Amino acid sequence: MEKMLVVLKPDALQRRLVGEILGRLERKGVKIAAMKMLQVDLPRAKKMYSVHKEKDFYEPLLKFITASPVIAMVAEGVDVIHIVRAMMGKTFGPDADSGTIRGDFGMSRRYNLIHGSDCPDSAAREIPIFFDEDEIIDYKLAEDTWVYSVIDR
Ligand code: 3AN
Repeated sequence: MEKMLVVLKPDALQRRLVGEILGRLERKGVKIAAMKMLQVDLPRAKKMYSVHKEKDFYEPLLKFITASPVIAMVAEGVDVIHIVRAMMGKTFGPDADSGTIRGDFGMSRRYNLIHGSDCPDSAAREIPIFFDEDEIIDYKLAEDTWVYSVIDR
């Protein structure tokens, strides 16, 4: 099954939206394969956002992600990247559709609550920045029989 890195950013924790966002992912059927709370330091932030090194928003982005703790997780599921990205909504709350996480909870063009890998290559690059292989747990959810039809599994 496909895996991706999801990070609930500092504003999600500070605004006490962790349960709400995690609840949405759980209720959808997304499986959590790994999860931890951590304070992102500058070296890790630079690795996470290395693709944005040349952008004018790079420095503010580093400040934001290191400002307060985050929840990092590995989310797993069939086509999970497409599904979670759709649940996140457009990059900033003012543009994001209602019903999406950013559309329902975000007003800012800097703070946007959640990061999710945008393709399998990004996921493969980003997951090891936060997790060792032995922290990613391979287990069965009894409910999966009912989340997926038998032919999808
Ligand atoms: P997404 O998170 O929707 O994939 P990307 O990949 O375009 O968005 O951008 C990565 C991160 O960079 C965003 N989550 C956002 O926090 C930040 N970012 C993107 N564009 C801007 C901008 N114009 N000003 C400030 N931060 C930005």
